Amino acid sequence: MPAKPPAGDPVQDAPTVGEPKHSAVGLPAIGQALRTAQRQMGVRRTALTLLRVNQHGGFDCPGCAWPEPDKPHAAEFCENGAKAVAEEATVRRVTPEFFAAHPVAELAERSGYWLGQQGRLTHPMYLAEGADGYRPISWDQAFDLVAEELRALGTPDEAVFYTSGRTSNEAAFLYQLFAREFGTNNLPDCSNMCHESSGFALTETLGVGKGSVSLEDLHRADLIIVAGQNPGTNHPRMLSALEKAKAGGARIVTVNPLPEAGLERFRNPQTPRGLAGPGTALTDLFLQIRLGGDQALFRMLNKLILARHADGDAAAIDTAFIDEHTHGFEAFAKEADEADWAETLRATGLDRADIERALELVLDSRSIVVCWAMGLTQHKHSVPTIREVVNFLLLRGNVGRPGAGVCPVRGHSNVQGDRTMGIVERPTPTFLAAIEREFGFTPPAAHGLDVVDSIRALRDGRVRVFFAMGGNFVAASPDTQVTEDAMRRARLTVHVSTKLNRSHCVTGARALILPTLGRTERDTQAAGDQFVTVEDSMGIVHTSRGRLRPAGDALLSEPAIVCRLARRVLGERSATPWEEFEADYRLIRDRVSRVIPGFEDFEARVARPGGFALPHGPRDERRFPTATGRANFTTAPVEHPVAPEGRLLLQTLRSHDQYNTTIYGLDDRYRGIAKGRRVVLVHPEDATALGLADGDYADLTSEWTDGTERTAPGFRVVHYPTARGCAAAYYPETNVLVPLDSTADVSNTPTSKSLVVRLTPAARRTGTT
Ligand SMILES: Nc1nc2c(c(=O)[nH]1)N[C@H]1C(S)=C(S)[C@@H](COP(=O)(O)OP(=O)(O)OC[C@H]3O[C@@H](n4cnc5c(=O)[nH]c(N)nc54)[C@H](O)[C@@H]3O)O[C@H]1N2
Ligand SMILES: Nc1nc2c(c(=O)[nH]1)N[C@H]1C(S)=C(S)[C@@H](COP(=O)(O)OP(=O)(O)OC[C@H]3O[C@@H](n4cnc5c(=O)[nH]c(N)nc54)[C@H](O)[C@@H]3O)O[C@H]1N2
Ligand SMILES: [Mo]
Repeated sequence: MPAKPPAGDPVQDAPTVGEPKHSAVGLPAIGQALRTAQRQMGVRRTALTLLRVNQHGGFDCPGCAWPEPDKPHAAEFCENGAKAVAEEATVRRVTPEFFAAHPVAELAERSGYWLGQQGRLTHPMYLAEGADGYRPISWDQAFDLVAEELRALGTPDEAVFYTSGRTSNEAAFLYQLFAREFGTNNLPDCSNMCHESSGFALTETLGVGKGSVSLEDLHRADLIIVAGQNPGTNHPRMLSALEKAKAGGARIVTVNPLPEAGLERFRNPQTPRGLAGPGTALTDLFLQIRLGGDQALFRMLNKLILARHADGDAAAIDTAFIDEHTHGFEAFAKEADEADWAETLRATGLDRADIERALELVLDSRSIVVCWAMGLTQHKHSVPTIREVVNFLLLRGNVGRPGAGVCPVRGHSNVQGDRTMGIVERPTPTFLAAIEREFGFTPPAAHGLDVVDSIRALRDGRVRVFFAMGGNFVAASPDTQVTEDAMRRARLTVHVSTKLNRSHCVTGARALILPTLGRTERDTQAAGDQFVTVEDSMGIVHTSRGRLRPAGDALLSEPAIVCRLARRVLGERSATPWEEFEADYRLIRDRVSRVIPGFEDFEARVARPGGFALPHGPRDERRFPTATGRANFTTAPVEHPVAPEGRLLLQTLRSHDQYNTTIYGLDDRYRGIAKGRRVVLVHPEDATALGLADGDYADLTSEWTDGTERTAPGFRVVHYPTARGCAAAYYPETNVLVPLDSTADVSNTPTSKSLVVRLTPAARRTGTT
């Protein structure tokens, strides 16, 4: 069934296409950042706000999770950070009058872009059963309503509590505490769709599901491999680290089906050479890999390294490290030896000479860091792929010494911290025991539901209440039609949100929108102005303090919302001092310091400029808290996705003008696309073979193994230099194509980066976005 694109917007989606760029940032990016910010905030607020991003004592950028340097630059933000800030600090407002003028059926016809552009939510709003629109409701009544629905459930497991990774440590800790005291581990979060595969692979092999490098390590590396990541758009401040590494003599290998401008050349806006000059060429070797070919690539590199060692190059592998710190080497080496050139070239689409060049760079480099993001995590075989990356690093002792290690680059600004605070559907017995010790109730032990399983449970009527701490669940999740139908079966859906989005328009029988403060805003409670804390992609915990006047007088902070809800729902049965937690966040941090290892003396240590680093066994002392007590080499058959004749593999990715489901604008500057998002990038020869000229329109139909098909209509075909057989289109427009059951083995992450699709010529669409 073709999914109807939302209609009725004033914004035309009419893409125009120019040449892709070959460098990123520079002056145009600064201009772009300021223009977007001023459109949303005006000149004065723009200056006031942007100067506080990522400064000691300022607020943490709500954009990505890239760490701040020890001495932040006066303008430690990037174009896309500025856009993220502007989205939040906008002066536009979505008031009760707005809702009175727009029935929910009308809002459901609007695009995500239009919804997000309306501004900040100002009042708690309620959609009663059968009503055609949201009406204002008091906070007390809203909490009563949630309590009533939660108490009416047969078991606490009929509720799920979703989190998006912007939530602060304090709010996250309280939120999981509330869910567990209520009686469920149903705590799905955006990680389930994001770096879950990294978490599983790293926990099994190294014992810690997080990255093992610091910024300093990147600066000191001899070789940095960036696989499946587009930092020019999604982590622009990472380009500064790569530039610094290059200045220190590092080389960079990029592994990607697309030639991403940011990795080709960086024009650092903080240096004269970057602003006006040519900037720095970053990539030394570009491996234009086919979608899902990375496991085969790293397997072959491992085989070649082992072969060099066998040929007498004693330094090719780090025997001392392997003997002293690892487990499973023999089985791994035996399997690696079986890697086959023909299969490797088929899986990767690379030339043998390219892989051999990569090998020389590897053998020439004492310290290696591998960075990755969604290009590695969102495939069926993502967990074995990342395990193979770990094998590659272990082989030469590239874990737990300066300039070397694993660097999964996180998405949301506090997604890593939320996990540390206990937002996880599979809590460890140790964590649960610590909660019990500290709070005196027995938390549930049975594992809860992740994102995909929550959707299944909603679909099957096993979950009746859906509560979201941030995010845009229906738009971010796979299989849009299935997810939306599932959500409509709920009794109650509740969203704690800053901005209007699609999840407010596709609801259960009753729905609530609870408006909350953003990062940029002052958070005043009974004990005075509060700050919160976050953890970045490299395990540094630091403070975030907003200064702007809140977007409305009625807004509550996320911690306050959880505390009030918990009091209402749990009542007398809870001995937790929710009211005190709301008044003074220091009391929350005090509890965190007693429950979560690494947070001892939290309040004092986080007060230091720049915060503090959490302990990390593998990085700090080559201590590997795995099942074997050592770093584990692992084995797995090599897999790669295959598209049958006449079909392509499709990846769904981000444009330069979006933050996940939040659309900032309709351009993707570095890829040369403007004024539209319904585009599909296809290699010219593949497109021609399918009879599609550049500028033609096509419907995209995904084919799933159970015989079902899903269609997203009306994409402009763009002839683009992507890897052969591979296509790309933007998320979330293409989420309709991702089957709910198409998930990664082990991690259950939707396979958003490898869908088998066919392109059918279509009439030019005059639709809207
Ligand atoms: N401005 C901005 N910043 C963001 C976000 C945003 O939407 N906008 N989102 C945030 C979030 S939550 C996240 S998780 C990160 C996402 O950061 P990224 O992972 O960089 O985001 P994607 O756009 O999904 O890009 C995936 C990249 O991997 C490549 N790729 C795809 N498949 C493969 C493959 O099979 N192999 C290899 N080697 N490469 C592949 C794609 O061509 C693309 O370059 O960014 C965070 N930061
Ligand atoms: N096809 C496909 N699907 C994907 C992906 C992909 O690459 N392809 N990527 C996946 C990934 S990596 C991720 S992380 C998920 C993202 O999934 P989510 O995290 O659920 O989605 P976002 O779009 O980041 O959520 C945006 C909404 O968060 C709310 N918000 C913003 N700031 C705050 C705040 O401070 N507090 C609160 N309470 N609310 C706030 C606003 O209302 C905004 O509309 O999507 C996943 N889905
Ligand atoms: Mo993400």
